[in-house]
Amino acid sequence: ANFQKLNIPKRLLDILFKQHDDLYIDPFECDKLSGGEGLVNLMLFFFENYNLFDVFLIKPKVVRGYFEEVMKGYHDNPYHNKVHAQDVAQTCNFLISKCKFIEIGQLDEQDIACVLIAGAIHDYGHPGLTNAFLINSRNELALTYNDQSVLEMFHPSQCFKIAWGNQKVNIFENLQFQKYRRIRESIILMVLSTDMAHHASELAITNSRIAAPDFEPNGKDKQRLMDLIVHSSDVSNPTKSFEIYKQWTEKVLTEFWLQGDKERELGLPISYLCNRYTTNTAEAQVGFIDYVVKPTFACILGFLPAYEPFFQNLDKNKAKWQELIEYYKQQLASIQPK
Ligand code: 8BR
Ligand code: ZN
Ligand code: ZN
Repeated sequence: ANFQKLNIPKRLLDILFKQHDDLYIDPFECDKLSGGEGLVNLMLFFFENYNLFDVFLIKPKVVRGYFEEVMKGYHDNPYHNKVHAQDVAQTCNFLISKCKFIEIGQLDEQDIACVLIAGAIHDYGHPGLTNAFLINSRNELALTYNDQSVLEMFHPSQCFKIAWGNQKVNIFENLQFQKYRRIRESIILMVLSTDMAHHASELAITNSRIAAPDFEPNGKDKQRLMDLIVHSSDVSNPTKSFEIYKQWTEKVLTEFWLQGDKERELGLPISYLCNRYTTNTAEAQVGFIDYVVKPTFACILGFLPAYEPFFQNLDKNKAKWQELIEYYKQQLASIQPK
């Protein structure tokens, strides 16, 4: 492999050599070290690391150009921004590489490309508002996608349009027709699986597949597991170090509370977790861990035994939030709704 030709900033490259598959890499640091171009440089690193330039039959210049465009489409939301995208792509790599899904699913280079690209594009163009808000406010996007997985339909749709709208950045240009169709289908399925509305039902099906006598992680169940890899990475903040996790939590709630302010102003129902005057940050995280993240990563553990040493982070972080519940209660008591 020749990483030199990629023009990745030296200090970021040093980190990626050591930590590209590490759960504890600092995503904010990576973004800073590359002058806000973490997402582009991470994807270039992965393309070289996994030989993906040969899968797509393209030059690094095209890949750089494509992810520059993807990166520009991420708005500067408190949470749903390019650093979240970079973090999800990197966490996908942790799960496939360090936790060995590449071996267990017998992923080929094409599968690896699909997972990492899905992670990178999965929140493209996110407006910082949830599907519920877009539907309730009769937003143009909800009208376009008939209230069905509105954002999750929008993100990949826009990202395929970027490629086909400009030959200079079209990473799909040289793929043979059938190969392109399979790659496109796989990426779209993974991004659609990040709609939290499908979380419980899909997790139940995946758990029953893992327990079935004909479970085939490297065959007919592979795509379903790839979907879970991307969805898990999307909700993986509580599995990280508490220091990083706390920063993401503040960001996601800042974004939710701005939405709540809008809902209040418009006379719309204030969505769950979006009321800044009643949402206890620590309590919300304990619930998120118990009802969403722990069941998700328990499922991961069902087919990736190498994940085991990281699973306990969830209980450690939950205990830390539990100690903070009283503090946040007092904080809430001291602020008055207008
Ligand atoms: P998206 O990134 O696709 O929005 O999916 C993650 C969802 O998990 C968030 O929209 C939010 O509903 C929920 N969530 C909660 Br609650 N706490 C979170 C946290 N600390 N980090 C990320 N997501 C969180
Ligand atoms: Zn999303
Ligand atoms: Zn996301």
